[in-house]
Amino acid sequence: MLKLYGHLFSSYTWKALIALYANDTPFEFRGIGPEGSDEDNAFVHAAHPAGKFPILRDGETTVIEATSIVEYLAAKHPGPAPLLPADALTARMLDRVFDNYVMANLQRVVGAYLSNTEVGNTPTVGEPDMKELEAGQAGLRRAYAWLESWLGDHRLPPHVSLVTCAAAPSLFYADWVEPIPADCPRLAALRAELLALPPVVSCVEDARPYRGWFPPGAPERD
Ligand SMILES: N[C@@H](CCC(=O)N[C@@H](CS)C(=O)NCC(=O)O)C(=O)O
Repeated sequence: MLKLYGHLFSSYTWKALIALYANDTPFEFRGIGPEGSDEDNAFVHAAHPAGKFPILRDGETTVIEATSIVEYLAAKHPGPAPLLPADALTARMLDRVFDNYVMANLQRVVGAYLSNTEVGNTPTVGEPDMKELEAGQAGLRRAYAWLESWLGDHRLPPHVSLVTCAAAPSLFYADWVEPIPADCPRLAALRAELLALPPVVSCVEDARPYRGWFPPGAPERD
């Protein structure tokens, strides 16, 4: 049985969950963090160079990094959703765009709210670091504009793929900290389409009980 280590509120964990749900791949979810066992937390800490999750365990094989997990599932546990579409190069390029410019700027904004928290303490949210907050939001606006333009000239694969796995969680949370503006209608429509996909709906619902944890505060929608 595959084991996925992660947290249901974690955007990168969603990346792996969407791939697993899309192909109905059986797996055991091992929740980490305050609710997880010491053993599972220690495993994640040791298995990843920065102690980050998700992590997939398949027998004796350990796969770290969400993109690699999706690629591993596509190769070793294929199902009806071809996670790597025919145009795999484009899928990998977009995966990098969503991780490096949407997810990273989203994490920068979230980090701005935690920057005054002492390491090891339960995160308490104080005044955000405004320079970091504004830099993250500006990065998101620039990424949104690039994606809006790209979507004007290209089509995405019509099934759940690596692109979906990267785009859905990053756009879901990024829109909470920097709403997709009115001059990016294609990107706003993409976010809405992604949020209607059954594997993404499952992630949104699994994460709902944790919304109070979102440092900038979760909006009353979605
Ligand atoms: N590059 C990693 C990033 C994973 C990541 O940032 N995970 C976050 C949760 S969404 C995490 O582990 N945060 C806890 C920590 O940094 O200690 C990947 O693609 O899997």
